[in-house]
Amino acid sequence: MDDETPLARSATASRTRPRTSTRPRSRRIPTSSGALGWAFLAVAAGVLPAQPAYAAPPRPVIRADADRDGLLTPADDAGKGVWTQDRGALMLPNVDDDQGRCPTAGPGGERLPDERLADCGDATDTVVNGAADLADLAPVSLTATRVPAGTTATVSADPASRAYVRIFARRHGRMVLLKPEDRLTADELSRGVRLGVEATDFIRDPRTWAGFTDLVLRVSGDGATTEDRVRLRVAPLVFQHDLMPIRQLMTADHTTGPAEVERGKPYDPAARPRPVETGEAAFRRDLRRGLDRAGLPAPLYNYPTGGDVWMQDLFKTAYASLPRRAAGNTGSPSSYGPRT
Ligand SMILES: [Ca+2]
Ligand SMILES: [Ca+2]
Ligand SMILES: [Ca+2]
Repeated sequence: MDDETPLARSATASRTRPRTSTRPRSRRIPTSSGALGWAFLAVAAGVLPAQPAYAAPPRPVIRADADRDGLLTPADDAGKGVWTQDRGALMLPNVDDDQGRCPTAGPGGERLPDERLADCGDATDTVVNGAADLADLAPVSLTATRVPAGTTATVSADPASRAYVRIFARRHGRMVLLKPEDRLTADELSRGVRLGVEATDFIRDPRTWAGFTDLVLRVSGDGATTEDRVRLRVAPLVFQHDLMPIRQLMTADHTTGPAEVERGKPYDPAARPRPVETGEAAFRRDLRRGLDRAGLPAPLYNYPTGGDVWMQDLFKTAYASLPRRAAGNTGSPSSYGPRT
């Protein structure tokens, strides 16, 4: 994280020249004790050279991957408060179950309805569920900024989206939930703060929640509070369609019922089940040959349908993804498979 980002520079420069609409939004909100002092500075700056004695302390910047290149850099700061189809940071609907902690059957082995299954996922608790879950969090940062002692900061989602967004912060070496009232210290701000953000759901009804959130950073110190914000939107849930390339194919296994697997019966989707239906063996053989000819060496996976040949009635596949790039990587998007 760098100390002097374009936003930090623009916040300083705004005292001597008018801000243009292309600049990131960073508002200084005077408190009762500092209002007069700030108003004087704003007026005087037009006629007098800036004096170091009046210089506002530097403030950290909140940054998300607005340009969608998988990295957090100063290039993300321009226009970060707005979100368009072409620019704006994304977050994942963290509805998968990375640690396999969610029950798949009731206490007596009874099948759970879809609503009960959907009630449990990584975003239904307040912790990061392991290393794989950490990778599901959208990266956000507060730039390392040397702030005066006693300065504190909060980061929160705007009230309208708060129920759909969870913010984690790296504190004392691990990612922990950052509640709206939790205060980051001057020491943390000086070192920079790594945040991770998850959405608790995908967009189900845009009239209820259209997937947007404004993350608001408020920094308090020296009698004033400054505000900076960045907008994110939950990544779209993309369903399978017939123009997608085939990576692996799945077909019905009539020998095992879905309820048996839900109750814990071990199941290997790559194993070859015993044919049950007339013509099933020939079907599997021909399908395998077709995959081989198409250059798809992955196993023909099976799904326990218990005799139901209409497998598409049992589930549909979908995914959501974030741009992600590791150091030295050219940057292919990481995919992510929520439960469907
Ligand atoms: Ca970026
Ligand atoms: Ca969680
Ligand atoms: Ca997860």
